[in-house]
Amino acid sequence: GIMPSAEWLRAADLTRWLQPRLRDSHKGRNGRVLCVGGEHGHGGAIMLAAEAALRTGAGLVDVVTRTDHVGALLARLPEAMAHGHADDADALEAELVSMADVIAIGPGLGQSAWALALLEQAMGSGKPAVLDADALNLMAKHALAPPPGSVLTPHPGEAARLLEVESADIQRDRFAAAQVLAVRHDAVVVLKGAGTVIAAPGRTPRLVDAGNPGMAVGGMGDVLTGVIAALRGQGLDAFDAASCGALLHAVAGDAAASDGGERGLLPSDLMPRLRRHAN
Ligand code: NPW
Ligand code: AMP
Ligand code: MG
Repeated sequence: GIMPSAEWLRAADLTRWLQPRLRDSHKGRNGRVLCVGGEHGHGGAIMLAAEAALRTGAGLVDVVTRTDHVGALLARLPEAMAHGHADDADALEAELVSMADVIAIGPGLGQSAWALALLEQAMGSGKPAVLDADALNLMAKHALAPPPGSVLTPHPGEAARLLEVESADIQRDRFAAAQVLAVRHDAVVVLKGAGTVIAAPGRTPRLVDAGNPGMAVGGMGDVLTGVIAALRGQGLDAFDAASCGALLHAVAGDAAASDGGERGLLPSDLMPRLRRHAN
């Protein structure tokens, strides 16, 4: 298709969105992020999202995950408040949801009844959400509408499931795929990959070409989910949080690659660089 005009984001654009913290700010004002995910076998994914949210400046981070993962989470990240969720029939604690400014859901969530129940509650809460990974896979199978002000962060495989095409079809025109998804779900869409596209209904799409192939490793997208949620919680609207988050994540990935190389780069290596470039 014809490439629509796009706004090309550069590292210098980070300062458009990342103002110094207010002198009298406190943790309650910097965004309470509720992270939901981490089915058996994928417990690390939501831990990465939670750590990234804290390294991007979230004031408070709650994590709802399988009870088996609580010990590992707290050992790695004592700043997080961990809530084990064992029983498939248990509801998401209403107080956790009502206190949240934004819900990050999907990393490692799986697609079981446990996962679907958590997703339905999160999406029914009306809180803005960052929907990633299995949240998107579940949306492809069930009629679930994102709350207003939400962000979807598909990689090409997830975008293909949502649009019921192949990932090669997505890659053929990434701008069109992102725009169609944004309009269809009435949400901001971050189509990930080499040259990340950020689209929103009625907006000129944005393009982040920072980032590198060292970032093609499991867990990297889970970090992005936490980054965008933290920025949303700090008051950016969905389009700006998605744009700034994709840019910050890519810049942090490039900083990590320039110090040690692309091959063997880990999502965890982004954590100190997120902090560095968020300031
Ligand atoms: P193909 O083969 O090219 O058509 P899946 P997942 C495509 C969790 N994780 N460019 C590609 O399709 C996640 O959070 C947990 C082009 C590929 O085969 C999820 O909950 C981790 N195509 C769950 O695992 C670490 C691209 O998508 C397919 C593309 C499953 O998520 C890992 C793979 O995607 C992981 O994050 C690109 N740039 N990128 C943990 N430590 O706990 C992707 N594709 O089948 O959705 O599997 O992304 O691994
Ligand atoms: P996920 O597939 O969900 O783990 O997400 C992967 C993350 O790494 C996304 O933010 C991608 O944009 C980024 N990424 C993966 N491969 C590349 C690449 N070749 N160049 C730039 N960024 C990449
Ligand atoms: Mg992913």
